[in-house]
Parts: sequence; C-alpha cells; structure tokens
Amino acid sequence: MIRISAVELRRVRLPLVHEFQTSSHAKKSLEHILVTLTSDDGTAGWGEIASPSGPFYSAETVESCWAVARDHLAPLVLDQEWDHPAALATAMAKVRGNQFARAGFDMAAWSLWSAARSTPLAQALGGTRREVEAGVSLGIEPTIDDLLAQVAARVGEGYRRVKLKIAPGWDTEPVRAVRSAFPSVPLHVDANGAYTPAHLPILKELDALGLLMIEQPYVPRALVDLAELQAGLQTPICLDESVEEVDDLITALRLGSGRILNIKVSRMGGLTPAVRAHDLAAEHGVPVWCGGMHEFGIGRAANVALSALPGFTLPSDVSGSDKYYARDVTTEPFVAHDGLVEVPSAAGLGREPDENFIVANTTGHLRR
Ligand code: OSB
Ligand code: MG
Repeated sequence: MIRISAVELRRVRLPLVHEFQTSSHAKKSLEHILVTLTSDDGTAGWGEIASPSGPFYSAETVESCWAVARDHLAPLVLDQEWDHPAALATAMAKVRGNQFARAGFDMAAWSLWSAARSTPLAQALGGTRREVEAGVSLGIEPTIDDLLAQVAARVGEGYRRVKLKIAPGWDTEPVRAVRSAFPSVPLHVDANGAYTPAHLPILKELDALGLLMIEQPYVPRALVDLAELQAGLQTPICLDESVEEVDDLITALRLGSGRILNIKVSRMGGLTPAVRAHDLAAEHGVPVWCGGMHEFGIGRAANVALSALPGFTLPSDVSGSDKYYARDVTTEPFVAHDGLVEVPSAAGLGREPDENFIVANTTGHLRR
C-alpha cells in the first residue's frame, strides 16, 4: 500500500513564445500548478494542473484549482492508502467536477506509482508505441498571411497535421487559403464551441473542404444538436469540451454526437479516466487522439505516454516544447523530429523537473 506523506503545490508562470488565440480566449503566458506527491518511502511523483487562468475553456480557473487542490484534494490524498492510481482516482472522484485540479493529482499518482515499480509511465498505462505522431494547433492570427507563415513553418518542421482555430468571421476564408497553399497537408479545424445551428451554412461550406474533422463546433452540452449536425455532415465531428466524464462519452456515443474523440488528460480529470475513455472509444471503433492545454514538460510527459496507447491512431497535439516555451520546466525538453515525438523509456514520467528553473518562476507555493 502507498501512503502519501507530503503534498506540494507550486504555481509556475511561463511566457508563451507565440501568443495564442481561440474563439474563447487569448493568452500570452500561462500559470500552471505543479503537484508533487511524496510517499512514505520518499518516492516523488509529479503532476501538472494545466487550467487556463480564466473560465472560458471549462468552468475552472487557476484560482479555483488552487483552492480545490489546497482545501479538498491535498487533505483527501494525505488521508488515503492505495495500491493503484485508479484506487486514488476513485477516492478523488468524491470531488465533483474540477477535472483539471484532479488531473494534476492523478498524474502525480501515476508518475509515483510507475517510478516505484521501475516501469515507464507509457508501459504502466498500456502503451505500445515507441514514438507518437505529433500534430500542431494554430491559433487565430491577426491576418491570413500571418497564418500562412505559421503553417509553412510548422509543415517545414515536419508536423503531421495542422489544426486551425476558427470562429465566426475567421473560418471559410483562412481555411480555404491554407487548403490551397498546402493541398496535401492533413487539416482540421477547432471551433471551441463558437457556432450554433444557425451557422449551418458555414459548417456545410467547411464540410466541402476535405477536412479530417471539425472539432467542437457547438457548446459542450449541445449533444443532441451535435448529433443532428453530424448526421448531415460528411466530415467527422470531433468532441473536446463535450466530454468531461466517461459518462459524457457514453451519452455522446449513444446519440451519435461525433465520430472522433479528443482525449485530454486535464479535461477528463487525469490519466485514469483518460485510459477508460480510450478503452470505451476503442470498443466502439471511435479513433482518438490526445489534445493539449499547452502543458509544461510534466503534463506533456503524461500526454506523450497516453498517446502511446493503441487507440491513438490520429496525430496528437503533442508538439515539441520549443513551440510553446523558450525553456521548459523539465531538464530535458520534448522534441519533435519529422513529426514524431519519442515516448520516454525511463521509469516513471521519464522527465526530471528542473527544480532551480521552477523555483525561479514560482508565483505561489504550499506544502502539506
Ligand atoms: O481546444 O484544443 C483546444 C489550448 C487551449 C485551450 C483549448 C485548446 C487548446 C489547444 C492547444 O488547441 C493544443 C496544444 O497544447 O498544443
Ligand atoms: Mg479543442
């Protein structure tokens, strides 16, 4: 049995190398919370709470995550004995919602558990790949020329597919421009819930552009409307914000609200539910890929390990660290070569936190 004797939370702020804008929010820097769980025998596990600062992607914020982590998750984890991360995740599921906050703790539990068993995290999760295919997610740019320059740079670096953020007013025109400049690049769009059934004519135009998928066209809970939309489109709908719980996926599969699933460790509350979503999607023949929240190296290690599972048959949003940060929180960054990211083969997370760099960028710290 494992017993956690210390929990540490650190808020760390890093500037993005390139400002990122979606239909729901814009950001120049990120503040994520690093979670360290230390067991009785001194083994440490690291996790990352990757919530955006404002409640525009999900209901969570850095402040809400900090409060829930400090007042609910840390005491709960210090009180438990567990033999597998799934057992701790079951205990933490007493906390409703707050997936980003729970994900940081669940990730740290998996990291600790796999390190204690001298097993690479990917293998502990059931991963089978040695490298994963990386796609890139491009924000809304000031002009179409700026967007084309971004696409050219990323395609030049070898990324396997390009995802474009869209919003009403920034959709068919930029997508057509990218499509005609890069006719053979696998392309998909992500609306972050910005459209409604009233926008059907635009969605039909996008449907004719040969996209891999249209990600989250409607608001998260519009599962019935999404099913109606999917029935009238050739292009698969990919669900992101709609699936916060495995039960949301059960509903979406029953209704036919989409044909592809973006699994985000953060959005679903950790690696434990992410693996369950992967297994359920696989049973239904639904391809999955791993989405990102601009994670630092700790959360990125979890994303890369998860992407090694067999159902992740589409390129994931696991770009190299350099696409986001001049310097990462791990001593070794993640690197994409020819659109592939190597799955760490060392025990545990496979990346070491760069403690000096973390301390230098810490904006808040607590130990329990
Ligand atoms: O919808 O996938 C999204 C970033 C912030 C909020 C929402 C999303 C994203 C991304 C980032 O697309 C992808 C990445 O981490 O590379
Ligand atoms: Mg998305």
